[in-house]
Amino acid sequence: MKLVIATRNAHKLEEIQAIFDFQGLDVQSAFDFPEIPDVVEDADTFVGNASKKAVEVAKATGCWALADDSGLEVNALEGAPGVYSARYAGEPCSYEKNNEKLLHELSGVKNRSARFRTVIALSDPEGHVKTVEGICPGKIIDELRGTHGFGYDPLFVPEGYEQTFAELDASVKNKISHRARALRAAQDAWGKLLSSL
Ligand code: ITT
Repeated sequence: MKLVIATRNAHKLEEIQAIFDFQGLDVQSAFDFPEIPDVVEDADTFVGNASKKAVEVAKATGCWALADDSGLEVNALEGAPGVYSARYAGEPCSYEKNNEKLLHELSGVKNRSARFRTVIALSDPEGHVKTVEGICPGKIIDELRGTHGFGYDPLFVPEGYEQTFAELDASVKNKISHRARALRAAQDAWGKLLSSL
């Protein structure tokens, strides 16, 4: 039985594959199914969007599907950009414009505390879905630093570190990130089930 990772974000896919133990599974991604239309992420929660991505891809492919919906929540902005993290500065999505907007919104703001949140959803081919979540607390700095990772990584310093996610080695991010925590919860909850498919 195939498991499809329901994302067309190449950075995210790389991180998921580095973190999750897919041993014994025939794993593909949404890149292997170009005929499937992009899922419209119109839910107002991470759980809603992650579930929608997993269920639509599972039903369209007839396979099990695992989806990730993630975003950055900034306390001084009442949780924004949140579920709108990908298109914070409008469409087409641009990491550069999103980071520029975030810096602008936070200029002069003292409280820089924030967190990344990831919800991982798993759907069977009929669309029965479950979710787990991971959070990584940290703060937003006032300039871009580093070149690794993607999205808001150059502005985010995780709690307990001095460097941004974009300065830290990928192996460090993949140990402590929101995505790592959610995928570890997924492995604990569904590892046995997946290895029996
Ligand atoms: P898929 O829906 O195809 O998986 P996406 O990029 O649209 O890809 P999301 O809907 O989950 O993914 O949007 C998440 C956005 O949040 C993403 O575009 C980044 O701007 C940001 N983001 C998510 N995870 C991140 C991370 O680990 N580091 C930095 N930014 C991240």
